[in-house]
Amino acid sequence: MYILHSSPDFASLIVRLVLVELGLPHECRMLDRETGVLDTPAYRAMQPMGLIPALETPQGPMFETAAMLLYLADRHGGLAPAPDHPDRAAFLSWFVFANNSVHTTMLHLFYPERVAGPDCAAAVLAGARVRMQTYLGLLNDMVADRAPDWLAADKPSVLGYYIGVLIRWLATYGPDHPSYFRSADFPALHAVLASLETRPAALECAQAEALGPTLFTNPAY
Ligand SMILES: N[C@@H](CCC(=O)N[C@@H](CS)C(=O)NCC(=O)O)C(=O)O
Repeated sequence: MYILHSSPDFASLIVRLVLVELGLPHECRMLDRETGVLDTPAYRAMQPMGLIPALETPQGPMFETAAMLLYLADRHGGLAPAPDHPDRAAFLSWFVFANNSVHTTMLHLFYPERVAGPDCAAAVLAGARVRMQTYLGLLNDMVADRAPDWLAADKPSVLGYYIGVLIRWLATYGPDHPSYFRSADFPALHAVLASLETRPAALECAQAEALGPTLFTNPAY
């Protein structure tokens, strides 16, 4: 039994999608951040930064969403090429890219003042917008050119769910928000996400967190 320390529409959603897709027994424990639970020694022992999610596993607690996704895929043999699969090298490259480039840049779009203070926020934001356009374009072109099994419309994957939630967040606040990007502008990626969001696992998680039926492609639904 896995215990996922969660909050609706937080990064815990990505892990939840994977737990449900793999059919793994789990409990999503919703945290009330207002109570200060993220700062308690018990929570910090699981997630040293006091962020969401933390995942309790049979091998002990984990933090970092990407680590959880790889752990679940490897341990349960699904949603990613296995370590000895010929596609593993390419998959790992794009998975780490999603984590350290797309996810990190997304945080710069949402919180530009955190990078170098409020005086630099506008410049940070401008740079992050250019990088995000490049990164999503690279992902889109990779899918269009290679049609990999590990980021495909008809095959769920940890990378698909990861990218899906990142794009969901980028589109959440609409075109007037400086963080705005939408999947429809990246057609190959859009086709993958439009299919993934119709899967029972995606619909189940969307309903559980009250997020609407078009989880990835139209989060403002
Ligand atoms: N690198 C971490 C980042 C997790 C993260 O940024 N979580 C955010 C929500 S998505 C959070 O917990 N924020 C705490 C708060 O807003 O109180 C991961 O990938 O797990």
